[in-house]
Amino acid sequence: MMADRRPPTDSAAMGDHPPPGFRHFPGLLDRAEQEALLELIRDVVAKAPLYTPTMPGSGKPMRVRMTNCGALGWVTDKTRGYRYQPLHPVTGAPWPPIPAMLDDLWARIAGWPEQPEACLVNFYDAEARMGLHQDRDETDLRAPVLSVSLGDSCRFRIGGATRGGATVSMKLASGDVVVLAGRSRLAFHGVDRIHPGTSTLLRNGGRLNLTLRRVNP
Ligand code: MD3
Ligand code: FE
Repeated sequence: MMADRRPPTDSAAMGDHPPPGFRHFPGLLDRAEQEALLELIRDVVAKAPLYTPTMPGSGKPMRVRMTNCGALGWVTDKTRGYRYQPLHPVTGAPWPPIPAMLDDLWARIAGWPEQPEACLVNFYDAEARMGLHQDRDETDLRAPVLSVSLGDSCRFRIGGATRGGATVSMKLASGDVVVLAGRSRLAFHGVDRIHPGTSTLLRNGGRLNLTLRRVNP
């Protein structure tokens, strides 16, 4: 009846739930743990500076700045597109190792026997967003992805495995951890907006998101 009148993008069409396999742990990291992790990420960024990736084909710059740690890092540029590679695209140096604290977090909650190979570090300023997309550049798409949010909150959106279907949105705050396993692993997702001034963790504001991934089987 009324439900049938809802447009396909209405979150109620997904029953207001994200897809199966999606787990959200609000505030899993306390303030002291967030500060400790931020220091470790500052060390990563000192060795592997944030850079501005560009879209395949158009070469349009992304709004989110990125770097990586781990054996492999996710990069993109105009000519070679989305891929994983062992070297920083600007400095040519190997990515710094994944901090042990993140390996431990993965071992505790990802539910996957092998350690992550890649940790993508995304930095959002107040105006940055990330459009709806799927993550499918990994060879092993059965392995989960684990995400840690630090700094300002954001509005995160997730739908199903096809573009144009229903989506739900939720706030991700500093210290939140999300695990994407099972059917949620191929869900379309993105970041609608940052909520500036919602965290004191980063002195100059903004949001960091860390995604731990297994790339190869
Ligand atoms: C759902 N990052 O780096 S994290 C990305 O907040 C990315 O920076 C967003 O999407 C961010 O690719 C979202 C939560 C997340 C990460 C990976 C996913 C959600 C996901 C993979 C599959 C499905
Ligand atoms: Fe993604």
